[in-house]
Amino acid sequence: MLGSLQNLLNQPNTQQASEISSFADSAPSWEALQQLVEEKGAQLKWQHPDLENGPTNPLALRRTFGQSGTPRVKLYRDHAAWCPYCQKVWLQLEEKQIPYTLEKINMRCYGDKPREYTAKVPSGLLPAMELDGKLIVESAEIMRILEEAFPDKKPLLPPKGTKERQRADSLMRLERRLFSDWLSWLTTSWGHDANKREFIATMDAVDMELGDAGGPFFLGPELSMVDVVFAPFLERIAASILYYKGFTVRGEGRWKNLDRWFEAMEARPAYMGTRSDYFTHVHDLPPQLGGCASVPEAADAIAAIDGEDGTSWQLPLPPLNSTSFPEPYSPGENPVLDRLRAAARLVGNHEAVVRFAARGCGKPGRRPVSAPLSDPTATPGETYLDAVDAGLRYVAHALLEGVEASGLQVGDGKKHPGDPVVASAEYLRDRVGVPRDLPYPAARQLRAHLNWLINSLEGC
Ligand SMILES: N[C@@H](CCC(=O)N[C@@H](CS)C(=O)NCC(=O)O)C(=O)O
Repeated sequence: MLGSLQNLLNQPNTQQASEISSFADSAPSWEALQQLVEEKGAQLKWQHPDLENGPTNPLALRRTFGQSGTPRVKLYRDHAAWCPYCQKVWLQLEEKQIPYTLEKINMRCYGDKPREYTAKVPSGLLPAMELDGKLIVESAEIMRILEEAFPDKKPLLPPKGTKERQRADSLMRLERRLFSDWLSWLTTSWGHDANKREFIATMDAVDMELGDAGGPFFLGPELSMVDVVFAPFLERIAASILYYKGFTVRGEGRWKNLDRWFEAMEARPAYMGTRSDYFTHVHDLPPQLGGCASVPEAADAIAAIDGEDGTSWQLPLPPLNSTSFPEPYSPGENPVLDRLRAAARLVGNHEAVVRFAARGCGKPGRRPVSAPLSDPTATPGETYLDAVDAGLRYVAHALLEGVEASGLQVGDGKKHPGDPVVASAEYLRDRVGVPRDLPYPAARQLRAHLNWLINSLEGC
């Protein structure tokens, strides 16, 4: 196996990227890289994910959790995994292990919806669910019905009429208050001080509630519907309030019970499969909300989250842990495995990824959507596809074997302004979405390795 791989790696690839960029193409072929992924996977005891029965994975379209029979539930959720209401229902299904099939639908801010969907749901809103063929909309209603329809699954709500249930209901109202205070501060530039005070007071109340039941979850030691309902918003709050207001919600011990709650959530595979990262959230929120208002104090956080601080998306990457800046991440990282995961995704989907990245040196197209990082009508720079392909094979090889071993030789050491490979790598780097494309630690590796290619080609 190793012998045949070595042969493949040694075969020079004939196409030349040097005419349009500053490097010659001696990167391994995709076939050789695929073999390398398998070799590394075997060494690290890593396997391609089992989408139907394995841990929560955004790529899955059918989940049976090892149970027989036809799933009674069909979930419609958004394609990019940006919608917080979809995340709640998704997380509930995963936590309860209710078998379901899935259809991904675009949100208006990044694409069109299929006519079959708007015929079913004229408002076009997501999420929606079919239970035994009957359509249900509104996330709270969907979640209530799921609790009732699957009494044999782990209940996420205390029984009706109990004190615990009253507390759960009151905490759900607190979640809506937090949502409203968060949006008031996030989306308006006026009333900054008053909005901030209101937000902090409500966060104090949330933190106190998390302490009252002894934690780590809202109702005590077990996860409940309250955690599922809070999770999408607390995740978005931590990201957006840092990025737009320069205010740290998580990781500095300001709200200790909340820090503990984040860590307890991040110990759950179901949550981790749905969890996004700060970069994705801060760019997916404005098109959904119609804009977010930033303040000058946020400049450092903006640079760090956007990977423009010279550190957060550059090799060697700073360690990832529960106090990392800008983004705490309590499960930590496994850099070798994270790089393998990123490489496996790039290699496994390389034809589509090359064409997608080459939009960076292609034509932007008309703009029917509002999300800045989405341009569904863009077309790739066809002339440069081979060079972009070569650049991304170097990235995959560097992810698998390290940048030193990748053998990238930059020809003339000069800057090539407007280099189409650089433009394509930047385009792809800024559009790696979490969790849609990769989990956060692997996405960070891919972004940093794309930056390594960019820096190398730019001669810096
Ligand atoms: N109250 C609804 C709100 C759902 C909602 O606002 N969904 C947004 C996405 S977060 C939506 O589908 N918007 C239409 C679109 O963006 O296409 C629920 O809880 O399900």
